[in-house]
Amino acid sequence: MEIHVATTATTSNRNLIGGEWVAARSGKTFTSTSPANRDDVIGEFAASSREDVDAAVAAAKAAYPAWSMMPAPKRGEILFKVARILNEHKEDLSRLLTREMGKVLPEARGDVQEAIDVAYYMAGEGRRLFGYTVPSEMPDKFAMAIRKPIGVAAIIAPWNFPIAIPAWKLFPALISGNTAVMKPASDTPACMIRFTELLLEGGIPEGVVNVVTGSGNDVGHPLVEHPDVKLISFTGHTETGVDISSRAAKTLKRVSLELGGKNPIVIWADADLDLALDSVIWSAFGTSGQRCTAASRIVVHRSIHDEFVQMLHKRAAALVLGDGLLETTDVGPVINDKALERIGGYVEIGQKEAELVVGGNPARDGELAKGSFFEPTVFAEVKGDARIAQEEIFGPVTAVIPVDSWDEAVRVVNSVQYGLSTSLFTNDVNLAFRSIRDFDSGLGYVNHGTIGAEAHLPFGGTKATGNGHREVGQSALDFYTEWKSVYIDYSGKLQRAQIDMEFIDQD
Ligand code: UN1
Repeated sequence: MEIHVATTATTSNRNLIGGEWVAARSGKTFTSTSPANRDDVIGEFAASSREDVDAAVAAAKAAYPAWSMMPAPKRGEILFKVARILNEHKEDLSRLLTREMGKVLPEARGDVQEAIDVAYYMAGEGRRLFGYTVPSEMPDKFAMAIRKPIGVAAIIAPWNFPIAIPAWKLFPALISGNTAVMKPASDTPACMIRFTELLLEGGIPEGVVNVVTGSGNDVGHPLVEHPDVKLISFTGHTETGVDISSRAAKTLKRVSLELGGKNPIVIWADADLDLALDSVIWSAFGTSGQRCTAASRIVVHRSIHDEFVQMLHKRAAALVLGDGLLETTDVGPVINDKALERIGGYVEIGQKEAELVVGGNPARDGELAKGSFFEPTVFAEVKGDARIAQEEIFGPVTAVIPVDSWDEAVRVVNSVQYGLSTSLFTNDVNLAFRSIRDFDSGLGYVNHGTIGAEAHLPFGGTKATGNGHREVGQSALDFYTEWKSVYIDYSGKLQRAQIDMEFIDQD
């Protein structure tokens, strides 16, 4: 087994294929700019196409035998080193992340920290990767189930967590023995390139991780359809997930989809309103509302609707918009001008459906004019079936929905097509447990907002949020490994399962 370690000498924002940083075959490039300031050019990146994807998949396929045969604890040691290196570079990586994606620096550090946490967690899995043994039906026969790697994984990452989510996908894939081709979102290629350089510094062998930058059409489609890609992990819009799923079905690929959310925070009449308010501000406007787990519905008991809306109005209006690198900034930009338009469109819809309490416009004062900023926006007196209460907006907009009874709250919570994260604020332990039972979601919180999932628990949602898989935690290993059931018969004779049952009849 020969393992070559790639160098990082000549990155210059190219694709990483088989340990070499190479330009797109076509020579074409695209530009990444900062959403806080369009004049701040992050760099030029390879505008790749099918040929580049083919080369990357071939490199990942070639690296697979040696990587999958390396003992998992050894793969774990490499991931431990990767974790340490990511930690050493946490600050510069976080600053790059804020510059390219926009989220405020403390949140960018959180994004990088998630990657570090998953690296450590999955590194430890190298010494576990548990299967199980069970008694056989037969005497003198041993039965066990073991995990096997699968092959080349395609990792298609979103821009909203440009370090954490590639890490969520990549580290379980690698510890399980798979190799990977990663494609970053076109808005955040620099984050992935820098992340990958650090992976190589940690000693990930050449070809084990490959990166191809470019558009969904030119890179995503050929990657998803490639016959040598066996696994696809995607985070993004539901429509894209459905498209990926149908393209991948033709070659029977295993697909893990992490899609939309329309996450509610339910605030009951007995709740600690100050705590609920802090949590709503964080969950609705953190990352400028651009999280799958963002709280875009605030379901409140009617008896506290007006009071809570007033509190929320005051706090939302006081949030400071700005460049995420500035300490004074509470809320950074949204990802690009197209997002500004979409969010503005929803505000127009909302104004016909409900009462606009605060915000509602792009923010263009002074320096803000250079970037894509949208005011933190709150609607009140929203009906559960309003479009702004049903559709994912993915921006700093939240809708307060009054309800009169617990049953109505449950109905409203479950009335959307998504089921990612739900939250309840109450001091009533009975309601707390009911919410866990009755709210249809993959993540359930009590007295905590809808964001902030931890790396060692399953992450994912029900209904149109996904297709049943879960990321991170132990559950990630179920996606990235294939079960093999193993039977070892040491009786020395033919024992026919389900037929030779005499030994049972003996007594
Ligand atoms: C996402 O928005 O796709 O729980 C992921 C959270 C984060 C991850 C969000 N840890 O909000």
